[in-house]
Amino acid sequence: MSSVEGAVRAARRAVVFTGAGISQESGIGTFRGPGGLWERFRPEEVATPEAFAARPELVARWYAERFAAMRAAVPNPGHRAIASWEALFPSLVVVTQNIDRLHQRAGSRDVLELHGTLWVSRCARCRREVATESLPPAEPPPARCDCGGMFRPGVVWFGEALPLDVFARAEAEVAAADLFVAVGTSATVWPAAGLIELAAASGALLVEVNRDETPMSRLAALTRRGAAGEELPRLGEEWGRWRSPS
Ligand code: BV8
Ligand code: ZN
Repeated sequence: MSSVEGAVRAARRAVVFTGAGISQESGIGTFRGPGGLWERFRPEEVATPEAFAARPELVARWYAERFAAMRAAVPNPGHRAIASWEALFPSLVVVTQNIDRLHQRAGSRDVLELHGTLWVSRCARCRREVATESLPPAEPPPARCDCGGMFRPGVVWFGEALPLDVFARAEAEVAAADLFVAVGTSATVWPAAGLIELAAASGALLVEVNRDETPMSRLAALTRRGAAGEELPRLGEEWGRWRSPS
């Protein structure tokens, strides 16, 4: 039996860490790479509080475009495979950098959103939160709150702190994990990317599923170089066989 098989058979606490790559096959653009969202804009141009303060209409239009893609998207076999893994391990937590809520729509029940979600909007003045789909279309955008403030996406922008309670729980889950699967992330955005090193330092078996090499590939005990929508169901079948009481 390989060390990977042994570790998967024995695993009790699994963490799946995901980035934009897992939603790519659902038609949602990734950030880097060919056709990536950042090709048209640089992060500092649109995903920062300064950009919103300086050009609220440009930022609002960019997020409205992304929200339309997220509403039209459906979970792909990669999201669904991860949801099905809850039956395989006593504890399975999804830690995502994504803001599209496709993990929840695929049935995952314990999802930590490190970078917030575009399905929630927040008034930049009084901080009132509303469901983004409930906002009336505004021309020019962004929509305004009753207090007169502008509604902004409920996401974490560059230069903003991650939600402390969510990140603290993510760190605790990763530190306690014996299996850590990084899917579709370029491992370049911090502090989220630091969770991969924490997993390695905590002795978890580290698996990477990604089309490309990343700065964290060197830490992986098992690498599946390919599309998440194809590789994750395959892993699930293999791990299901290893863990079924036969
Ligand atoms: C913070 C939400 C401090 C918004 C995102 C200067 C000033 C301030 C901070 C910094 C600075 N310089 C650096 C920093 C730190 C900065 C950072 O990390 N910058 C990077 C660019 C170097 N981090 C921050 O600013 C963070 N905050 O540090 O605050 C602070 C502390 C206390 C108090 C006050 C302040 C906040 C970072 C969060 C930014 N928000 N998202 C939005 O979505 O619009 S980040 C954004 O990038 C997304 O969340 C995205 O998920 C994330 C990471 O990208 P990935 O998910 O990895 O996606 P990517 O496209 O990069 O990669 C996709 C991968 O999948 C690729 O490898 C590809 O090959 C693969 N792939 C593609 N298709 C598939 C596939 N794999 C498998 N199957 C496929 N089909
Ligand atoms: Zn308000």
